[in-house]
Amino acid sequence: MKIKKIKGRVILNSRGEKTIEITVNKRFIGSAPIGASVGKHEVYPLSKKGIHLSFVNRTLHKALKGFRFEIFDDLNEIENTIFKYDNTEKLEKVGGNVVLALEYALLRAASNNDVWKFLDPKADNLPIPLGNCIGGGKHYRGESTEVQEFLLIPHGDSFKDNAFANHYIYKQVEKQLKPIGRNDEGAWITTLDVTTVLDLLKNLTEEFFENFDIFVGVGLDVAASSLHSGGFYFYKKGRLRREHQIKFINTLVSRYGLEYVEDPLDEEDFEGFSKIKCEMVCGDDLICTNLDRLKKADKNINSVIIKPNQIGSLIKTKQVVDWAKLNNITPVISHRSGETKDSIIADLAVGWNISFIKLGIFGKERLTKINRLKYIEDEIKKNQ
Ligand code: 2PG
Ligand code: MG
Repeated sequence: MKIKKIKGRVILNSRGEKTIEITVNKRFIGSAPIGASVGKHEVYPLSKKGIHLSFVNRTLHKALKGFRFEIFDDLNEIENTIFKYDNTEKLEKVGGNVVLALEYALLRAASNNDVWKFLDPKADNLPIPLGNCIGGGKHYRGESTEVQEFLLIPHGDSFKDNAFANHYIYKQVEKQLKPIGRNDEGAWITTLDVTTVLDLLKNLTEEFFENFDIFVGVGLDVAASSLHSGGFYFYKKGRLRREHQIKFINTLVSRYGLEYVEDPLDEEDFEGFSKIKCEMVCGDDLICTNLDRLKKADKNINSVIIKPNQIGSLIKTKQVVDWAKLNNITPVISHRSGETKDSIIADLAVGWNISFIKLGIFGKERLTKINRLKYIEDEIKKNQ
């Protein structure tokens, strides 16, 4: 595939914030999202001064016109070209979303929209969707639960069954919780405390198992950096010291049999993560999809969130995924709270053989990814 035209546009994400969409050769489109609970070590999603369209439409277009893009590793050269204009560690001049929107569009152009096949034609594993069912924290500006996300983890035989499980329980929660609305990720908003919410989910997942014979586990994204200040973790009922935060999370894990806990402690507390006893102890703000930080956390976590726009490079994102797998750390690819309709993380999950994907259950920006995974599952089954 030869690059003939690169064109950028400003679009709005699901939260109504500006982000960039890039079209390659008039037909192939990519866009990247924006987070709200952002790790300290993430790159800038847009440049420090906002979106710089003439950089995309003139500078990049001229610099890359005529380039032949054939294999994934060709992104090295694309990134080297972009990074000539921005060698800052946090991509403050260009912004990570420009790099990714272009890379997504290029992958689509090279594969005629079959990115997962382009990455691995033999791929046949669909990820388990960690579904954000109830939430608060930075994803809602009013009063809500302190824990950012209560996640459903279905263990059905197919992606379709798992998507059904998440959606079914999500609807049951609506009936029983009578929530005040949905937050940025489409999760139900509640002001109930953490244990009351977990009691509800325990009952609903047990009921679901009795009715449909699909086991659904529960997990949390505590996003603890947003609760942390001056050495304490702040909850409505009072503040906890670090050791009490660790005890609190471990008690929740054992009492409710939680399978997954993300960011249970502050983003600089590497050692604290190793004190959490859970099947999956996942680092999001702790790692920021950064290989150096992942290597540092090697003994502290056994799971890592993968968000390409935390690092602003698909080449570096892939390195994090590969290193994690080699070192028995389970990667979990994830949406962001301010999403676009781009569904590429579905393709990346399948094409890179990532076993978990974190998604909202409701809202068109989330459903494009879920529906894309259903489509890919059908494609794979058809050819088996
Ligand atoms: C998270 C994400 C996605 P945000 O903390 O895991 O759920 O939120 O995109 O706001 O960083
Ligand atoms: Mg998180």
